[in-house]
Amino acid sequence: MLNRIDLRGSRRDPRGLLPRAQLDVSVAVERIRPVVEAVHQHGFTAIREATERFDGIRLERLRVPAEAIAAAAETLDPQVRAALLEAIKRARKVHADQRRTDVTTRVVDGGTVTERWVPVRRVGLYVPGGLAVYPSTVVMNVVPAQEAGVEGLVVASPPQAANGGLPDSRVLAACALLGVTEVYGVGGAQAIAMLGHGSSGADETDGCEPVDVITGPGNIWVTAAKRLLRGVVGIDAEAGPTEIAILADETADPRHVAADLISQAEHDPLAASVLVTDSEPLVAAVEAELATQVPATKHEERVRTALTGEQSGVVLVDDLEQGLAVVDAYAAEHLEIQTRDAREWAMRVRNAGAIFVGAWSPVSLGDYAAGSNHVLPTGGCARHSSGLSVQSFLRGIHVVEYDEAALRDVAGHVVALADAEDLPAHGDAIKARFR
Ligand code: HSO
Ligand code: ZN
Repeated sequence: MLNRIDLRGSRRDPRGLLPRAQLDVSVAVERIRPVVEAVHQHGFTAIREATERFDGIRLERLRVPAEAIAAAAETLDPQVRAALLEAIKRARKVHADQRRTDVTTRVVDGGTVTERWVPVRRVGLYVPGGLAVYPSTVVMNVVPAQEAGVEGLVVASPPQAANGGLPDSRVLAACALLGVTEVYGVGGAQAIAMLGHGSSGADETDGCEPVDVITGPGNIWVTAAKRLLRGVVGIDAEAGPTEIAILADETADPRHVAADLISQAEHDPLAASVLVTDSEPLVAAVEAELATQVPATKHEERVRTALTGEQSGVVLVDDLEQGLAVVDAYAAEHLEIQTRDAREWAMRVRNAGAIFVGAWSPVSLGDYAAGSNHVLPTGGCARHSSGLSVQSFLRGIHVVEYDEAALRDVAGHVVALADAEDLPAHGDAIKARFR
């Protein structure tokens, strides 16, 4: 079922040889530019028009009424409620430990630099709809923002015909459990434009103030809109179709490997599932497992499309050392290590959004209830970016405070550098104080 890439005996840089979806966001950027500009200029009417066109829903207003959020919490299945509360508790634990403390460095006597970690004022958290609904993504966005100390938290999620044109009721319930009251039933590029530029509403009680940072995953249109808005607001790493890579040796259980490859393929026909191994017998056993597990899975079509797509496959390597080079080159959103001495291999990985170690830490655990975050960099962005965290919502501000003697002491150096850059007024600002 899986494409095969045999890198055994190859000493070439694996980067260009690996399966990867060619997702051209720049084309999508041009397509959604008019939508973003229309929302910027016309606010509510443009959002209503785009929602009608893309979602087939006529919006009465942008903001979800408080009663609808409360009602969603009340009608939530008790089991889902308990699971969400446990997920929130675990995520809070991990993200609370990411808080930064201000540090004051005494550079010299009388001269200090303090780094203050200050949360942004207002953030927009995007929760996708589409093929699935994602109350868990509400948790993964809201918890780090709250732990960072953000005061203004806004959630936007696509309106659902099945819920009377409001976002999915489980998404609303998750907002209620987290104490988020400002929720907008808007999706796609128009939602990102609304968050970034702000928008008028149906009346004075409606409408959205602009935010400072937008986070959260979304489809290609959402990603394109975020790219357009970057600079107007802060944007987290781009999150495209989900990816799982598994580095496995002959000790891996093929049932687990197959189940985990399928689990992420379930998200999207464009999702990527990649197995990297030095074991031919494992590949054969995983293929046999896929042949029985895929027909039995609920979203068989989607899973099959994803697993057989050019973005998925098996990469055969000589040994785990080469396997490590391959997974580093791939820089997966999620990387599972199912090998002997899994933790040691995990500690040597340089590029991954999140790493799942050993037989008992599947990606699904991290998707919901490990405490880790599931908004992670995809498409190789794990080479330069991290997943969502408290840090995503903080800015470090340097606070500089020197006294007279400390400034006098370094004045000559400042003047020398100012002169060297032919910016003598910089030096004069120092000299003026000592005349
Ligand atoms: N695997 C997705 C997150 C998710 N899975 C949400 C299930 N629900 C991207 O990390
Ligand atoms: Zn998932």
